[in-house]
Amino acid sequence: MQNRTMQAEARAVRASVCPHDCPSTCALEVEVLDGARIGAVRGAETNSYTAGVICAKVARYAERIHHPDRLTRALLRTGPKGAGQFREIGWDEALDRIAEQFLAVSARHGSAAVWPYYYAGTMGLVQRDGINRLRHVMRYSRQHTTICTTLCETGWIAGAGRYTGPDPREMAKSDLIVIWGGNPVATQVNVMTHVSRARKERGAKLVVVDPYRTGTAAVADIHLAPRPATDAALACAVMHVAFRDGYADRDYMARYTDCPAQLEAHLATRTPAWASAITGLTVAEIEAFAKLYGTTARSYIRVGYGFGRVRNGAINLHAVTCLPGVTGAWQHEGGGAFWNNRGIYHWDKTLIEGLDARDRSIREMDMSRIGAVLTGDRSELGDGPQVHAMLIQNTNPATVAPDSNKVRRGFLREDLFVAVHEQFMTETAKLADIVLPATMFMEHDDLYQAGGHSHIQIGPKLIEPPGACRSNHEVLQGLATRLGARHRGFEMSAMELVDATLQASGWPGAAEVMARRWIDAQPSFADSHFLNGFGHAGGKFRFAPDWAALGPNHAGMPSLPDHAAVIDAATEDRPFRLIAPPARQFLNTSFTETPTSRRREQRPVARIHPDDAARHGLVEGGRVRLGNARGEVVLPVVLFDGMQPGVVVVEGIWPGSDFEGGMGINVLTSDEPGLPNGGAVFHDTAVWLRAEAANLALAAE
Ligand SMILES: Nc1nc2c(c(=O)[nH]1)N[C@H]1C(S)=C(S)[C@@H](COP(=O)(O)OP(=O)(O)OC[C@H]3O[C@@H](n4cnc5c(=O)[nH]c(N)nc54)[C@H](O)[C@@H]3O)O[C@H]1N2
Ligand SMILES: Nc1nc2c(c(=O)[nH]1)N[C@H]1C(S)=C(S)[C@@H](COP(=O)(O)OP(=O)(O)OC[C@H]3O[C@@H](n4cnc5c(=O)[nH]c(N)nc54)[C@H](O)[C@@H]3O)O[C@H]1N2
Ligand code: SF4
Ligand SMILES: [Mo]
Repeated sequence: MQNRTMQAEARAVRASVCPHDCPSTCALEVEVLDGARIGAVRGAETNSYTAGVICAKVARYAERIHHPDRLTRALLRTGPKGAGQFREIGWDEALDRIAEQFLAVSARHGSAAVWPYYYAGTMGLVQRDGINRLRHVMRYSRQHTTICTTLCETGWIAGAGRYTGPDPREMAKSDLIVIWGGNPVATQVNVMTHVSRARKERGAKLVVVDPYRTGTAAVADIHLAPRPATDAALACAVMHVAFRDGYADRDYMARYTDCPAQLEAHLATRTPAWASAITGLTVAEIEAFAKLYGTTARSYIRVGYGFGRVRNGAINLHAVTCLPGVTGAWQHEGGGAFWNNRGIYHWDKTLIEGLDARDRSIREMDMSRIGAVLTGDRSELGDGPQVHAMLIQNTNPATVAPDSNKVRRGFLREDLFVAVHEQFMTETAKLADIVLPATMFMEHDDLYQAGGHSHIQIGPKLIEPPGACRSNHEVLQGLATRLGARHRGFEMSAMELVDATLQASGWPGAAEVMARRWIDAQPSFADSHFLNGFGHAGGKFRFAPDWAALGPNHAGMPSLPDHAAVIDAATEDRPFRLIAPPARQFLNTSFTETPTSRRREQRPVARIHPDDAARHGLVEGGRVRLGNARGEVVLPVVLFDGMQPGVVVVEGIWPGSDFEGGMGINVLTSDEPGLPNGGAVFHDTAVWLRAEAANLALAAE
């Protein structure tokens, strides 16, 4: 071991952690060439989850961190809003101006008129969540953080009651892995490492449930392609068959679940034929899958994020987590279901987030509804003031938030001041009054937890940042001084915050975690498999969730797993259902700036079923216009038969500038909140389509 470390130092290979918004949180080994440059990035072989594998886009991170277009100076807007005209200014001037605006807006409209806004561009706990410390100390408006996980987390907690599950490494010991509503080949490649082991070593079967043939579906033994937002119907039919054909484990249910008899009675009419009509799958497909699932004890459902991004997403996700409750698969090694391990870390984030200063009576607004907020929608503003000032870190809402025409209108308001702290000149940065240049993860210290596995890691600063880049924490410190925001967290360095947070949370300090490389926080087998009970009072898995306790919009939610027809269903006017999932070479909009990722993804396209294309006069390579009441986009057509007719797929959150017309795919998506607690519904969109003129000409040739 010591030898290895010495060798590593000679080659200047340093330990790091991937900070991107990906459940894999890979343990990295980074070749540091000198104080300012890196070479190759590899996955740590010795980490039992990373197992030496990382995605291609991070393996070539030198391309992103040493990108010639990185922001390196603070900028002040000189032209009209959104025109992208800026001049360089110094840090002091930039921070002075932001503080001046925040103080003036607070004095004039109240502190709730300032809305700090962030997401997970870095997942480091200090650099990501520190903005909340400034928010709480200054009594700025709060953020309901819904853009990614809310629908999934609501659906998961409804049944299981705790955010954990069977160790993801146990997938290697499964006989049947069901990847439901996720596309890990693109979005968290390490899942496939452990799936491959099970297939190689045990002949395990892989089933993928996804409305279209993704990279993951393409390598599966069975691909079930339901219509979007109909997963609960499929899950109900699988459970119906389990009760009907004797696969239900009645002893397990009596011990570990809340109301098996009601569930069985309720499911009597949820037959495969019933589900077939809703999902568009055949009865034979549903029966075959139900039998396979029902007869395999070691069946592991890897619950993806994607199928939660619909209005009934929490309901659908909960329905899927009921399956191992009926068959008792939770009890077995390599069995059960897993979404995210966030519940295992028991962080005390008081210092990082300033929780001791938080006042829950201060207005909280839904980040996914930033368009509604900035255009003055009272359903978000309540009786509080308009938002007149923002600091944005770690996110690119102009492109990633739903209903982007509305978001853009909001950002263009003359009475709104926006400071964006960024690594690149994103579409959000272009809309800012002041742009601040940000460090990347190898240029600052931070602490990471993994959602998709169980490791705590520290990613230390390895190189100096280019130009005048500063970390999020440093920006917050600079603003705190000018705003008079007092909190111990502002007086500590990032590494001091890491160390203090680890210790306050019952983990070893920073030095020990760095020396050990990582802490494996996976709970015991019994706890991971809920053998000591599920997370609710009484310890039972809930087939009948308490939706009212989980969010305000619970009216009309089904009391037991069921298809809830609350979606943006296809109509005569808008007969197509659009899904808009991630692209493999991008990570949300991150990496849309790196040449290799762009080259590999080529351009945004609309995947259209050949039958639909024929009906609408569309041809491969022609152009199609997709639209609804919120907006329209024009895209090249790719004919693709990997989904049901009536479904259109547009992969990747490309910048608007890659589209004709300059606005991206989220002009079509809705900012209506998913049930019951909000959450963006990116895959729940009805659209019309029509061939564009050039396309018709092409077809005639
Ligand atoms: N390469 C790459 N990796 C990423 C990201 C990226 O943009 N690019 N994004 C990162 C982030 S922020 C997240 S949250 C994760 C998400 O990672 P995943 O868990 O994989 O979730 P998504 O990619 O959102 O969606 C996965 C799949 O859900 C499918 N889907 C959509 N609607 C439905 C439905 O109604 N039912 C079913 N069964 N499936 C449906 C989509 O077709 C898509 O293939 O990935 C992370 N990793
Ligand atoms: N159509 C459609 N839209 C979607 C989705 C979808 O599947 N389809 N997925 C949704 C999901 S799941 C998510 S999570 C959101 C994600 O949306 P975002 O959170 O906006 O993710 P990114 O687009 O990657 O933007 C993150 C930004 O943070 C910056 N950044 C990275 N590290 C740092 C740092 O240390 N400091 C600062 N100041 N900046 C940093 C990066 O340069 C990048 O521009 O998008 C959502 N939007
Ligand atoms: S798979 Fe995810 S965590 Fe691993 S290197 Fe790629 S983006 Fe980072
Ligand atoms: Mo996400």
